[in-house]
Amino acid sequence: MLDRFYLIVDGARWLDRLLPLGLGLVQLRVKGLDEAARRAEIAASIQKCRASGATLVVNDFWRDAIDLGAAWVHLGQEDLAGADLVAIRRAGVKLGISTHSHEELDAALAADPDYVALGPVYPTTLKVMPWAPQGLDRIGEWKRITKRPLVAIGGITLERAPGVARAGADSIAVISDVLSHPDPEARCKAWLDARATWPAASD
Ligand code: TZP
Ligand code: MG
Repeated sequence: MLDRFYLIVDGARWLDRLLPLGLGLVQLRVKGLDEAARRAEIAASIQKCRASGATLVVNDFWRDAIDLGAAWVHLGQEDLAGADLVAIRRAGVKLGISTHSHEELDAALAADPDYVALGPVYPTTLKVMPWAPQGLDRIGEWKRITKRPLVAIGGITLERAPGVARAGADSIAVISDVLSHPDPEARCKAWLDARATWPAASD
């Protein structure tokens, strides 16, 4: 089962600050680094999460994830199209896949992922996206169709989290609400404390 709070960070430096608070599930989403810098970030993140007992998910770079011994990768649809799923599976690496539409959900399920992510649930400022916000009803629909752990992402704040959990999300993935907060440690701690209070799906 996935941790109910899934923090996405853009560099290993965040892990020194936030892992000690008790994070259980983290994605490393690095963009624009050269290969050596990227692999150093991934290797450092694997080591830090392992030492802390947290699960690390590597975004996009599935070859690096295999080479460096990551337990999980996360792929968007473009990455999925070019990925060697057999190699990922052979390496024992678990797989999460992003979806933003029914078509993408079909493509994701064909790869038999270990979780499906649905987004953006709410408008997000982080990434320009051609999809309208999915809304909470989509979460329940996705949960019924996917029959596997479901991650909700996109514009989710601590205040919105209980509704997202009630709608059927097993885990809530967040970037801005924590990393752009004036006090990321305090905000992260608030998320971790709040997890236990969220309702189960359709309570
Ligand atoms: N995929 C769908 S929404 C999103 C990604 C990577 C961005 C989520 O960031 P935020 O700041 O939590 O809206
Ligand atoms: Mg991607």
